[in-house]
Amino acid sequence: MGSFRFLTAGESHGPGLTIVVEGMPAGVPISEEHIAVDLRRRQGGYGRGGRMLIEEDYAYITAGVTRGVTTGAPIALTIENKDYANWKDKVPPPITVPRPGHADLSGALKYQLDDMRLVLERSSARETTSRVAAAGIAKALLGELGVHVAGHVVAIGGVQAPVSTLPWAELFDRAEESEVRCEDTEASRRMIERIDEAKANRDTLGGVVEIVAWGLAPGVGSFVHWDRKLDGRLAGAVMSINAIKGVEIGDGFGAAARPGTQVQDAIRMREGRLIRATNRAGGTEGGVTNGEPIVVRAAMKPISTTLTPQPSVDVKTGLETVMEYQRSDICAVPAAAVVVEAMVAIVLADTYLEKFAGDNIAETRANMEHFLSSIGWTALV
Ligand code: EPS
Repeated sequence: MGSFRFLTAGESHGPGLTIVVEGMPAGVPISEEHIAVDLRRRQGGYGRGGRMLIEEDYAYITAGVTRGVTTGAPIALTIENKDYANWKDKVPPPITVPRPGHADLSGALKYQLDDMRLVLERSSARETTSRVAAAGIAKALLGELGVHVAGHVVAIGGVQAPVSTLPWAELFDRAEESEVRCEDTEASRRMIERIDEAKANRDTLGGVVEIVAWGLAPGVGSFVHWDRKLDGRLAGAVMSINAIKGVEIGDGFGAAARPGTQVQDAIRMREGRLIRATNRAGGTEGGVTNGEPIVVRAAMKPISTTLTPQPSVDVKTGLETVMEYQRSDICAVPAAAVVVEAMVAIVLADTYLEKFAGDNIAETRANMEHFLSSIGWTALV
């Protein structure tokens, strides 16, 4: 990692979030309104809690973009926490009973903090807002190079959407119309029902999201060393998202149960073009893109905070008790699809810049086109 870098700072109930993105070539059009579309997508979804009714996430660009175009300088973004107004004059009581499943206990032990609120403030999934904003920049770069990245929900609380045969672009358009970001109408209805049940039972739900990137060049990533492999970088980036507990690429865990003759993608020649009969590998072989769409799925555990109290210990008294409820969501899987999509876009922007570099986007594009024509690649869509 290093060609496209970003850092985030900010507390969930502090004044705001700050993002610095570095490594973008000059000449890429960037618009705050465009970034705002994904920020809005992240805020939505059936099952979200009260916080999203307060916020209207919007990233202001304060550096690195002049007259709507990148200059090559680091790009800075800031997002206001509207909820800050409700917190700034309050001194909330310290949290001394950790919520199981969150960073509360391990974070407080690590930093030797008496008040677990200080852990919660930074470990909150509010931080994923910053990642989606950074990904808005990554997506602008990928768009210039013909790459599309999109995400949808394939399961919530055990309700599984049937495998779709729609072309990717159509599938993702349909998913955006669903309150749970799921393309299948019947599955969406059952997922919503399941979320209502979880709410009534004072519980929470997880699920599975699927992200697809298409329009890819082959040869991006590396097979020569472990930390340069694209599949490893994707899995690490996706796993770093709050509540993500499993990642698979292509057939993933399913492939483990089948014999070797049934997990490969036959290489064929059609009208002078190399094609693959299937895409079981999910777009990477040996840690390198093969030109097929990248397909990444991520499993999100249910949000750890439940309205049903869970056993814990007051670390101040050493007595067993139950955790304190902190405002939360019943289900954030539709939002997670947007966040996983963001991390996939960021990793792809990084690996694309590593392969095609260039200080100006014209140079980056020319590098890519030169490479594709020198290998006789015509499958780029
Ligand atoms: C979130 C903001 C948070 C939570 C949620 C995600 O806001 P607040 O704590 O003020 O309600 O709604 O975070 C979690 C549930 C979590 O466990 O981290 C957001 O902006 O997405």
